[in-house]
Amino acid sequence: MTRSALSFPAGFLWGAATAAYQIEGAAREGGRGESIWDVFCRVPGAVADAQNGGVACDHYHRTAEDIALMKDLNLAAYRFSISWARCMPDGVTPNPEGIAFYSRLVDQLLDAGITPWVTLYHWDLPQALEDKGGWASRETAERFAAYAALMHEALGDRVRIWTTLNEPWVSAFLGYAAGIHAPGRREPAAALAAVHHLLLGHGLAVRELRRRDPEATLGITLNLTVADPADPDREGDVDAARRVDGQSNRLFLDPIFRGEYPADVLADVAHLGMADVVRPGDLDVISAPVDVLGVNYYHGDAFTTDPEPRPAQPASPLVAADGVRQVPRGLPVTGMGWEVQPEGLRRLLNRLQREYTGPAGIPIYITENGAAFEDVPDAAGFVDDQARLAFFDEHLRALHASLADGVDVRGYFAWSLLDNFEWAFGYHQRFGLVRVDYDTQRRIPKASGLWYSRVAASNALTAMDESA
Ligand code: IFM
Repeated sequence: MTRSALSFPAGFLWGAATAAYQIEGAAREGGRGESIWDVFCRVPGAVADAQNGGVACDHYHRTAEDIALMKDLNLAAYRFSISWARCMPDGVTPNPEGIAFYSRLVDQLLDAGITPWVTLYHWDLPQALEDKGGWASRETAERFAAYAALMHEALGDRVRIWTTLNEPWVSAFLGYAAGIHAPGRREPAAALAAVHHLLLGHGLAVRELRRRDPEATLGITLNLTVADPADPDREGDVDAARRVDGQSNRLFLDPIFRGEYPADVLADVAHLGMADVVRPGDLDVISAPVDVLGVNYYHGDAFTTDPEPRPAQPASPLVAADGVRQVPRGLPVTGMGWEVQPEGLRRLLNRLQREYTGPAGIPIYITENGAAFEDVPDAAGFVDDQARLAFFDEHLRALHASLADGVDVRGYFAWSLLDNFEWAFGYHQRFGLVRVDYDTQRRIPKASGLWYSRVAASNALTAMDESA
């Protein structure tokens, strides 16, 4: 079978993404404070092989080399996150040396003709704020807005695109309920309070940034999914899919785009007291208009409440408590065990446009999409990662189909520029377009990276002969 050549609309933005804790290293340099990930990585058994982001890709010392790499890959934009603890070591007090690092990074990107796309929060809360309750505490949302203002003060003359949060679902549910991400808490009620305070922090930051800079492009990045019933004729499975969709998608989309939490989700979790942390006026703050929606898509899943043993695994913590399990569908999986489901991206994008971004009149950017596979470098360190390349190609074709359906998608960021610290998996899962030899810090573009550079340069996918 041959896949046809496809062109993308003029101006479609091609980029790659990273996050501070995953690549920077220099954890103890430049006055940086500890984040919850520094502390979590020290908990025995929390992270594979007791690894941590202390050195990571040493990007802190290699920004010039990494920006040259971005240029070689023809990236028009680079999405990176700022370490709050580098810029405000205790979450409150500014650290000029840390701020200067990002100021230089932005200058270097602009000199290279690459648009900086800043994410303010990619999971690395200053530990000092966690010690005061973390995202379960309302104060953290207020601190976040002050941090956003500080960063705008420093970078706002050059950075035009600001993302408040990356994947608040992960911060709240994996960090505060499942306990498998920092800060490692297993407190369902705190997780729901964290959902609200993360969203409140987003809204307060948007208000602050908008006031300072009415022309800036502001948004949030959500990790969204496509939840299907394992058996569409089984009532329990349909309800299982509703619950997952509710907690993963609508619990975040509805307050931002409609100014309300979904009633069915609130009813499902009523015993956990989420309503108690929501104060009058909060939802007005949270639903302040944004200019773009960032979507991170990796996979969808099928769900059941059927208790019969079959290959199934517990779904995310709060729905698992209601007996919801995820059922493998026999699709190919990535190194993370995630099903490869490109058609899910088209369904997701079309739904977002229909129900949320279309009515709001705002565009979507894919701010992350990619895959970890076991890479086997040759003697020269080159990785011929055809599976990853095919993953990107298939998802970009699904995105293109959405464009043809009329969905307003303006850009795509591959996850990730570099192999990096993959959270609880340490360095075992590699997502990079570029291989990083962690012993030498040598960077070598993979086959997928070279392919992506051609896609970005030509603004098109070439024909692919799958039988070749
Ligand atoms: O590495 C992460 C990233 O930090 C957030 N989105 C998912 C990626 C792959 O797990």
